[in-house]
Amino acid sequence: MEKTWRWFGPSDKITLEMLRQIGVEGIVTALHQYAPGELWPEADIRALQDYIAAAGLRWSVVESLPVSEEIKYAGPRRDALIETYKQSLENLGRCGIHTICYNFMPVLDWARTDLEHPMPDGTTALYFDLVRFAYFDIKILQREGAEKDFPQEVVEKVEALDRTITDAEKEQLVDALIVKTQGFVNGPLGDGDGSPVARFRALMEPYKGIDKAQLRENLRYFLEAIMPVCRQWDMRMCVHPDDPPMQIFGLPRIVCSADDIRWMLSAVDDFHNGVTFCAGSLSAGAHNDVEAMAREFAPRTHFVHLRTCSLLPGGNFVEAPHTNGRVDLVELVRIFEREGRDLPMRVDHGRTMLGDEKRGYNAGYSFHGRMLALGQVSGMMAAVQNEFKKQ
Ligand code: DNO
Repeated sequence: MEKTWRWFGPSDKITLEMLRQIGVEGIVTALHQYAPGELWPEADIRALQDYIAAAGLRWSVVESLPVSEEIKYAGPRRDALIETYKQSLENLGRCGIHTICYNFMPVLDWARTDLEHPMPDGTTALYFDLVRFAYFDIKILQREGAEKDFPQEVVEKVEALDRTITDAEKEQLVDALIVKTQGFVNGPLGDGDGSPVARFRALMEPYKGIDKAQLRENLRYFLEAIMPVCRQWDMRMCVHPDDPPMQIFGLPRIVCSADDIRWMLSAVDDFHNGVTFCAGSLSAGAHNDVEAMAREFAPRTHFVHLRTCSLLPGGNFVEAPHTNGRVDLVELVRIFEREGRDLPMRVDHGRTMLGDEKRGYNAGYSFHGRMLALGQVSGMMAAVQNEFKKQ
């Protein structure tokens, strides 16, 4: 696998020079200055590519070329937006960038309730607390019928929490769920007017009446429309799984399980329609046997995100150290190294540690925490490569 790193562009506090020193080979980034739906001009792609090359690295993966909400819910501008998307793909292809991560999650990209959950060793990790999540849905968003989506005991705990929660904690929850985790991922919540909660409600509106089957059809429509360009320019599309892999806020989600991935790969059965194997997102669902999924989907995997969660009682989960969560990452390294194709891999998130907390990094994207994880995964890769040599 190729060791890659998500880097947020020339203003990222983590410089390309730092990344070279820690063994990074390829860069994962995006033209963050463009909103979803805007064309990525070839000149801008080349400028960033040259900037990266000047530091002795290469731009390996785009994460993400965002799919506009109107493509996801099939709004009136869908076809025009798809045309722009195709043009951006072609521009990337002309520059020799062929791996494109995107997601098809309505409105909300990934979700966490606590971005600074203290761990016993003094680091902090990203955390998901089901009761707090339900609190946001039921009490803050006040979504109609939200109570019905949670077990009775969770709803009772939400009522109990309502008697003790402070305004600061409520703010922190909103911030974690729909501000800080969304601001840098080029999602629809990134900017705009009004309070984030009001904006979130408005963004959910067009999805009324769109169920899982309809969203699947909209994904199929999008993929069929872009496949000719993908084949022509060898563009490897890789959908990012839903994180966490379950229905949330009454919005359909369609990349949560092995069945979902099987469906989307066979709906458009083309090598260029593939997956980002995000082991961490998939591992947050107890229903997912992540190692079996890696074995099954490796041939259509174009990009690997390595991390793992620990599942906790009550539907909660925490992002675990790379060496001991519920997924055996050594086995995943074996599977993807065996697949060959020098698949780009990034360690995804890391702990916040050793001063990371003072640097204002994007949530999950610390320097020391990710560097530690990359060191661990590099060790796994070296051991697996030795294993293969001895076979
Ligand atoms: C969070 C990430 C996601 C992911 C996008 C891809 O850290 O896993 O934001 O990059 O969903 O489109």
